[in-house]
Parts: sequence; C-alpha cells; structure tokens
Amino acid sequence: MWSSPGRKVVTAWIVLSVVATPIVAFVVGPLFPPGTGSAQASEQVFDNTWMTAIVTPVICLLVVFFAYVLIQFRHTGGELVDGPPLRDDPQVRMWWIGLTSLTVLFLAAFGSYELLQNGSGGGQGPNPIAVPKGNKIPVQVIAQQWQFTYRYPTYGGVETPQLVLPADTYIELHVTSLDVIHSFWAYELGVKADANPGVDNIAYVKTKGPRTFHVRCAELCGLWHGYMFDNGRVVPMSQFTAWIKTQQREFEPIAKYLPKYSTVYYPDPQRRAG
Ligand SMILES: [Cu+2]
Repeated sequence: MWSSPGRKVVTAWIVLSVVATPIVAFVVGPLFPPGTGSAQASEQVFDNTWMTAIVTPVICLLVVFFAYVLIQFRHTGGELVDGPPLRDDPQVRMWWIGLTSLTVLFLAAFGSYELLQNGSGGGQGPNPIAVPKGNKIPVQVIAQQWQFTYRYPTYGGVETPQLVLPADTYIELHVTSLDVIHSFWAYELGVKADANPGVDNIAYVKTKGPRTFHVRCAELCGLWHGYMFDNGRVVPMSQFTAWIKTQQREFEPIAKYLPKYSTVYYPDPQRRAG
C-alpha cells in the first residue's frame, strides 16, 4: 500500500503521537487555565485537555511531514523531479475524509455535550438552557464605568462593592450594566459573562473551598477599562452569613436611595417609566 518513504512518515507519526499524546493529556493539560477554582473551572480544564489531546496526533502529523519534506526535498544540486500525484489515490482519500470527519464530529458532539453540563460558566442570556439542578443563591453583578457592584436579592437586595460568595454552593449570577457594554470575568471561577445594559445575562457557578479570585472587566468599555478590576472571595457559609449581615448594616443608610431589586436598571428616570 505505502511506498517506503510513506511508511517512514507514518511510522514516525505513530511513534511521535504515542509519546506526545499522553504527555499532553496527563502532564500539560492539568496546567491549563483557569485552574480548579470552581466546578465549572475544573470542567473547562478537563474539556480543553481532552480537545488538545485529540488534536495532538494531527499536530504530530504536521510536524513529521514538515520535517520529512525539509529533508527529502532539500536542494542537492540535481534536477528535482516530482513524484506521482496522490490526488486520485482512493485509499488516501478514504482515510483523509474518514479520519478528519470523525475527529470534527466527535469534537462537535463532545463540546456541545460539555457546554450543556452545568452551564460551563458562560453567560446564557435571560433564558438559560443549561440550568443546573438544586438550590442556587442569586447574586446580581452590576457593571458601570468603571466598577462592579453586587446585589444580593435574597438578603434584602443589599448592594455592596465587594463580591463574597459562600463555599461549595451553586451561585446564579445575574450580570447586567448601567451604561455601556462590559464583561464580568471571574477568572479563577471560570466565569465570563457579557454585562450589557438592559440585559439580564445569567451564568451559573458552583464554588469550591475558600479562596480569593480575580474579577476583571473583559470588554473595552472606555478610558478606565484597564482599571476595572477587583478581587472576590469564597468563604465558608458561616463567614458569608456574618459578612452579609455587616453589609446590610453598613449600607442600610443608602438602601432607600436604591431602586427596587430588578433584573435590569435604567438610570434615566424617563426610560425607567418605559
Ligand atoms: Cu468595563
């Protein structure tokens, strides 16, 4: 079936793939971002590891073939003669179409299935289709130029500039904006959701143990976009309960100036009427 150089390329490809794929799957993959700060973050690392491991043999083939071509067709002074064309080789054609189709279809199915598992940490808009089961604590993320504030509707709608979440708990994030487009990116939690004015963008995340995490705006939103960052904290439930009480007390004086909790806000009173 194969000519001798063809066999050499295939052998080198198989050997390289057999060596490289487990290294990618078990050594490199677990180091991928965003780490294991939440259930969704861990799932993202798992998915990215799998998908990278699957494309590793494809990359190995490119590397081997490139190396083969560089050596085989280097200029030696004599006349370079082209080999017979592969274009009409039915076996090459069958393997090429079969393997590439199988790889792409598998990755599409795997990716779609994983996306629908637990919401994957991404914003799903106002009507999410991947809704995790069980109790969830709603937390509203309000973006504005150039900071985030957070409202806790099940704790009297208190609004605070700090993001504190209880550990080992499902959180339902409602992300919105008061002015221009922003994006709420809680890096270590594997959450990224657009914050658009007039939109209630819902994302789910299941926290793990206590930790701090970074929050950044991930959508160019004006002059101070680069300074729109913050730290959030995941704390034990008892500590969270104590913290939310202090927030309620601290922000009590301004509570009466806040609009009633709503999925979206219009700072312009004329628009609020509509
Ligand atoms: Cu922003």
